[in-house]
Amino acid sequence: MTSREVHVVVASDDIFSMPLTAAARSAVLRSADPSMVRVTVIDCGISARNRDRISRSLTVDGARVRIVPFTHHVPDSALQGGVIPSVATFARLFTADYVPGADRAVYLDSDTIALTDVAALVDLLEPGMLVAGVVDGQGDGQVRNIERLVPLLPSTPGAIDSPYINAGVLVMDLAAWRSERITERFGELVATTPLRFADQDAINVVCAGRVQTLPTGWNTQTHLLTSTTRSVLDGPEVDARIVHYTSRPKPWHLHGDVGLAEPWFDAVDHTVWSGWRPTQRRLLVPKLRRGWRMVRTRPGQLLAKYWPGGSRSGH
Ligand SMILES: [Mn+2]
Repeated sequence: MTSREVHVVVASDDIFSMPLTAAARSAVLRSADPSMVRVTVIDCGISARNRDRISRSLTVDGARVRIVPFTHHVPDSALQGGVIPSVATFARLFTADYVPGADRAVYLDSDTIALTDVAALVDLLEPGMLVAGVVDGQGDGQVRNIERLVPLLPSTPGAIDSPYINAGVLVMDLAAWRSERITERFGELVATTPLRFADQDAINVVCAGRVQTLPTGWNTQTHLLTSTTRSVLDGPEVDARIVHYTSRPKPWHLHGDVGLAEPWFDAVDHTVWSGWRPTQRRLLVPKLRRGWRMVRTRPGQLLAKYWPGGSRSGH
């Protein structure tokens, strides 16, 4: 059906190599014309071994993949105030520089799985909008009601009435980002202001007034699903087109919800990780690596949490 390239962008460090591959693979898998899918992996520290696995998994049915090293600088200060202890989360802000040939791209978090063709998602972006996404599950979805962001909003018309979208699934007007120096503005904000929700806050602030909301099915945030809808992702109540595993456990964790995790394992089984299932032993090493990353990136927060008498209320 599609006769033009569909750009899909993912980003992660080494720890999320497999989920990243599953997310991108699902987009290829569900595409009506996989030979038009162009995956860009923004590599925030992926090992040579995993880069090879990613390439082999995504070079299928005519789809193409490029793995490009993340070269933008994200200062330590940007990580300190936030809830996400990884530089990789900021990579999406710089997408325009990593997919130079693309006017539009779909960004997928590493904890998402496409259930339908994302080419349709690209077409939803309306002229004049910088970015489109699904309203975030926190608050009422209005940026003016998120106190920490109000002082940061631009004074442009409509900014205060902008929605607050989740950054896990985004359609980006990269041509506009380039011509309006949006990437530079992301960089400036991140360098000067610690943001609790990192890149997500940055997108909603910088693009305020030109943020488009999409039907919720395009970013089905699992923590918003009720117990009855959890088992019927494809049921009439939830028109899930992309699942976003925002709740824990994630499908790749031990005891991850089996009903929800089915499409995730289906995608994994179409990669070189085919047959992979979580076991205690397999999860130990990533767990230790995440712990070590916490120690490196947010020592203050750890100290406050575990120091005797320290505040446990934190984030
Ligand atoms: Mn996510």
